[in-house]
Amino acid sequence: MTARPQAASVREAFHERMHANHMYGLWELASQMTPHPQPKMIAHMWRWSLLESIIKESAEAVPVGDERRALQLFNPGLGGRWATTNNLIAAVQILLPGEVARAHRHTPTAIRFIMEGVGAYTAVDGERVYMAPGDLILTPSWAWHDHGNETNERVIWMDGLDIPLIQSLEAMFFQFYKAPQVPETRPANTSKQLHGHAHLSPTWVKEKPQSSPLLLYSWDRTWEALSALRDHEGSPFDGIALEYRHPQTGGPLLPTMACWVQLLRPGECTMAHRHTGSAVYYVVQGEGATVIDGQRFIWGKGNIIALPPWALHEHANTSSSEDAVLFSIQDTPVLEALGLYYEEVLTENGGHQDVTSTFTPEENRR
Ligand code: GTQ
Ligand code: FE2
Repeated sequence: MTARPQAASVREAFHERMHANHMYGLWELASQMTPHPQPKMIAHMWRWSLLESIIKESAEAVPVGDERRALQLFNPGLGGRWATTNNLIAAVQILLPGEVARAHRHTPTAIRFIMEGVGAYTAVDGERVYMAPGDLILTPSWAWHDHGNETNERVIWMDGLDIPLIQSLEAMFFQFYKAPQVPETRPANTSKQLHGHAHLSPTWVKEKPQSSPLLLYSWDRTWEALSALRDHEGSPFDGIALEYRHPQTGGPLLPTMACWVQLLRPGECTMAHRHTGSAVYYVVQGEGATVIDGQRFIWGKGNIIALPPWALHEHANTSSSEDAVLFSIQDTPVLEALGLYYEEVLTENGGHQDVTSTFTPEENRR
């Protein structure tokens, strides 16, 4: 026997009482069980001309105080959350000659990809890691770190961190060190001397940290690898795409973040696919376009692009003579660890999306 339907007013009163007591019926929430991911974050791009002018102005407007002078890129779809994607934050940081960013540590994991300037350093647990453009430097979770620039030119880099993920896990811890800098306890670039020899690792090092013990992935090695592989077919979706590896485990660099570098050869156009996991791309060099869910993002050196989970995307190098190189951070290790990594290839339309719009930034807004 089925219950006789109640009068609408009775049903409404019932719902009010339920909500007032912190309960909701599943029948009210069905729209949240989406058939596939429907991220709130949107695809977005920050142009280098805009990033550079704002980061340069920050160097005049704001001193390096307790906090780092880092411009955090907020995704316009995330309602003012401190997040570039649902799990990742990207930032642009500048350090002027003579400046030091105070030593601290936190549970979010960080990477730096150097954009400009040679010879500044990030000190990680008492080891100075010296920077040059194209280098990737790691700051594992809970490692003490400070940044210093003893050169006479400014240095600019991109930060990538898993702050939104750590926030949603409510696992944020942060501390300042008691002094502006952690004393040097190891010679500069020790991690590279020990662990920077590709297929050869030191047998006497027994420790196998979750995060890569190699803190510096130098650009010359990265470029050497890309160049050596340039005549291979590569990935149909990503070109000559290489993942930076943990030298001891062969796994991703960091428990929550993978780092990739990809070469798109002159004129190369990749096919479209989508996957769970979000990414932030930084254009290391070259000119091209990425189509994300039908929207074309035309990019050049220095641009930063946020890719939402499950968004169709394909890349093109639009130059007929110059290489294009993209560096990216991705949260795939999290999805993979939880058995939630899914990937799908676009089969219709010859594997390419119809372009329905072109992204135009709201530049020079005041
Ligand atoms: O340089 O240590 O962009 O702690 C955000 C948090 C940079 C840093 C950021 C940080 C840092
Ligand atoms: Fe930090």
